[in-house]
Amino acid sequence: MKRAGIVIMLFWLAACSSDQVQQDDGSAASNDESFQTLVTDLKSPWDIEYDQQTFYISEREGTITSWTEGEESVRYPVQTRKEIVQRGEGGLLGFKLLPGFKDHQRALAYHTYEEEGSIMNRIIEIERNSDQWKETSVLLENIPGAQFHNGGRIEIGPDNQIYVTTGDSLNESLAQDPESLAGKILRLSTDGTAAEGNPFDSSYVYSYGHRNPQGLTWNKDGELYAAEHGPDNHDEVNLIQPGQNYGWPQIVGDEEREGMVTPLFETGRNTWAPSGVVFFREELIVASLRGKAVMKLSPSGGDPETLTEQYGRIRDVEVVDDRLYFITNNTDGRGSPESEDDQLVKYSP
Ligand SMILES: [Ca+2]
Ligand SMILES: [Ca+2]
Repeated sequence: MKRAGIVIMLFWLAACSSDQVQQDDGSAASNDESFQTLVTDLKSPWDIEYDQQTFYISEREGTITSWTEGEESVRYPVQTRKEIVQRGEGGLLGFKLLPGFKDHQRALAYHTYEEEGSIMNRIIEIERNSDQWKETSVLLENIPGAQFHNGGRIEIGPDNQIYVTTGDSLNESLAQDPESLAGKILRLSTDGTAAEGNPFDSSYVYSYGHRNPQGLTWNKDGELYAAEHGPDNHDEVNLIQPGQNYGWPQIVGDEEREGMVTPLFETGRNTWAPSGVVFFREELIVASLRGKAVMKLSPSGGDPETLTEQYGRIRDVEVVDDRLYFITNNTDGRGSPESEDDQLVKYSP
């Protein structure tokens, strides 16, 4: 029995190594054929969207690059009434096509701006024209901003309301201040008012006590998950419930305190610096900036796995037709760009 096991093991090892030889054609990054680069030369990309065979990718300096299979990619500027300020982690960040985009060409965007010496963030509606995107209305302004910790992800929930992550704007105590829009997950209706049924009366605040969340997604049961950057390490994945306090800055990592929610998962002494998240085949996929990887986490527990760490910093992940897509983030001055960076990559397991 034991001997048979060893024979099978040796046979298996031999099979693996011959596979390896066949695949080893000298191209280091592409020796796994399940990964395919679709678009190159993106500039500090932040958010992936998709509609009608076309990908749309927001770029921090204030452009949106679109790409349709078989065509060249096209980069259009976004014209805003207040100038997009790309400084530190700011700029044009979250971007979300509105339902029915093919009929009206409208989307939502989150961007950093400066007013009277203060850095802030605003949520606007933009419309795609023949050679540019143009602001059509503003949903919410004066979201506290800073060089770092601007949050910035926009998603539309299964309830058709708009969900937005905001950072603590380097002012920790604001995350616990119910009157401040900083360090929160906000919930808005499409006309820019606080969504009906929010946990605090006529407030945008959906949950609070967040440090710098940049990832939002729902599982197939409609439960909301968010990822956020911890201090140095202790990055978090949380299950978001309305009105709950996620603890920052009073608790960190797996610490517990009455009235505060401890994360579903935290990275301990490791750093991921998580940005976009999405569910793919029932696992939570996390774009990891400082971890320089696409990570995979099972919501039912167990250790996280690395899907790939061949591409450097990863900013966002998206699923289209049972394929996973991700964008790298090596060109914003914090990474080590390769000649093709930044890239949109497709993963077909
Ligand atoms: Ca997206
Ligand atoms: Ca927390």
